[in-house]
Amino acid sequence: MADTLCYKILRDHLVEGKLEKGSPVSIRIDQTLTQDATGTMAYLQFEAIGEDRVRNELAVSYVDHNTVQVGFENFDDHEYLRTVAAKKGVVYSKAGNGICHQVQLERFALPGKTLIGSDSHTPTQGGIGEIAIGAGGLDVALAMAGIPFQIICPRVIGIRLKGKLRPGVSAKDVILKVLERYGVKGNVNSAFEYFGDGVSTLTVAERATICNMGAECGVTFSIFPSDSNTYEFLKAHDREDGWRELKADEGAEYDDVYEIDLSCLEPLIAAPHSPGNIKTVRELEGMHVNQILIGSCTNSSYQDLRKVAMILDGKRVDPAVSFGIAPGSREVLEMIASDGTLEILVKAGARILESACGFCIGNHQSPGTDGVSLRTNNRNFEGRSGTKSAQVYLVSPEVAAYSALFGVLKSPLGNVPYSEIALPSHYMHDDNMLIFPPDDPSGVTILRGPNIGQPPKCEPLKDSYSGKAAIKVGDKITTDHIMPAGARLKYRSNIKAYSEFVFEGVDKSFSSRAAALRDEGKAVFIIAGSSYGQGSSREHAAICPSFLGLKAVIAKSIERIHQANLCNFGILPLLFEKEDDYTLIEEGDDLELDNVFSSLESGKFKLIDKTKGKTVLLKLFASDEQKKMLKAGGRLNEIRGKQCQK
Ligand code: MIC
Ligand code: SF4
Repeated sequence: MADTLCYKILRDHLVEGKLEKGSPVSIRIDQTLTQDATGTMAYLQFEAIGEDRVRNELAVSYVDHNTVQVGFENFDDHEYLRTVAAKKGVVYSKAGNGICHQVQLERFALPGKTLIGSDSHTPTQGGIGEIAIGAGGLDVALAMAGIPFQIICPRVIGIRLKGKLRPGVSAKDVILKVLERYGVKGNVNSAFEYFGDGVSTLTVAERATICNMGAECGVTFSIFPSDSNTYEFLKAHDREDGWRELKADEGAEYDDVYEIDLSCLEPLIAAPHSPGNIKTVRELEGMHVNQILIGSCTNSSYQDLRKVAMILDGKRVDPAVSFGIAPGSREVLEMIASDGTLEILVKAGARILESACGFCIGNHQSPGTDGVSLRTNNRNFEGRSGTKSAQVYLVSPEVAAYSALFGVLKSPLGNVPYSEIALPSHYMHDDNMLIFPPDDPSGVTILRGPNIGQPPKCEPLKDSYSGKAAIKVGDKITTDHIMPAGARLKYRSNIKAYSEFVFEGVDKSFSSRAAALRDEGKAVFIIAGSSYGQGSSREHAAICPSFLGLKAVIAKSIERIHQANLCNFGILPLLFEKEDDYTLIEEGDDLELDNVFSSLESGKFKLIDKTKGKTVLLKLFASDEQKKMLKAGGRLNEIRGKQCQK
């Protein structure tokens, strides 16, 4: 049978299950990554499982999200992460070494491998031909313990690329085109596989940009073939030993095929407040801009910054624009520092920012009131920048740089001073900021400052719950809505403190209301529209509401990673049998869920809305494996239970 590339790699890693679209399979995970904001919880849970050392091929712990270090909390986190990594056999990438996905691509990713990471943009590594999947921290902790990872075999959407991008049009425009076609919801349990003649015209960095934002469509992963460009990239990083050619079999069939003629693409833009809100730059040309930021795991490669420099060379950015650039990694920074690129950027008026997530996660560089910000990152959810009234637009580095010269949105098409960017045959890499674990960790003490809390404790499932619809929200509620990052990031290792900010930007009183219900012994229910929990992999969007007494999320649909996180922490993910019933339940209604154990088996639940005197039919959204963890009150309880039985 002719296989797609996705299924070839999945077949190589299959541990259990049938490789059939829609069925659950367990796969072996070769590599794992964590970042600091999700990592502390992942390692606390890894410790709780009781493992001495990681068992997978490679585990890397990055510090890139929260590097601002206002207050002691961040540094406490970093010290815990550094020492737990040394103890458990994990490579530690220090703050300043770069954004996890950029560094992983440069130093560790390999074609044909599998990776899971506690960050939703882990699929970036599909650019090198790796199956790379975003997951919650607990799933990553389990993969580090050598436990296979379960996914639903995806339907594979083939994206045929033909032609070649015109100068001024970017890899970012390819993925914005894909977002225009597939949107930000409805793509659960799918994968994007790129193929066709146009693939060979794209570099690994460009392919990584494209795979990165597949996460915005909600697909499980995205992947490119591994070809001679992949070989050149690895060789330029002295890693060609790990290269292998990979492509789909001749005649492989896709569940859907979308063709993009690269030569016909034009610069695109995602307008506020969703990466799926796609327009052409032409449509909005002339829009006044206050801030322009280049960087993030989507667009911070050496190639990206070279293009930016060529556009800015000898010119100055508009004086009214605040213009910042964050090179994606130490490697990119060293490269641009050594070849004159950095000088061009500085002379043009750029503020050079740390090689970290920074502005992308709202850690700094918040726009002013009602400010218009053009950014090269991947998410423009309302308030994510730190300024609720800001209008954030997502663009390519070329659009960002060219617009910076005028202070208004401008299309670079036909206006860039190059036809091709020459790539170096060798990249300077300096592994100084990577700390490899000692063979004998007996002398290592794990440091735990006061910010380092405990892994969450969840109660086993009960047969009935009586409580309230503590909040009712609409469609496309992101994990940023549920659990804000930015200024609140520093509480990631402290569940009790972080829980005070659940739904902060949506309804400030939610947290105290929910905690009061919990303290009265009542269950908290969340009522939601479609695509609940889209965006990030942060398991805190399940852990903190669980701490506040959440027992079930009742929604029209729930996104993949968030659904898995809910099950991992023993929260029932329930979907309306009839979507219209969403209108029936109001915030504050008294709700009751009975016969929970038998409903869990049958997958069919009856919710009684006591306020309305109505019964609403619900269906469980969980696999057989997940039913077991729900019963135990979460995955950690289930594992501990099994350990006790031994
Ligand atoms: C994001 O881009 O939203 C984040 C911050 O990287 C998250 C992870 C987190 O919340 O720590 C993600 O994408 O998973
Ligand atoms: Fe960091 Fe932004 Fe990428 Fe998330 S999307 S990993 S915050 S750069």
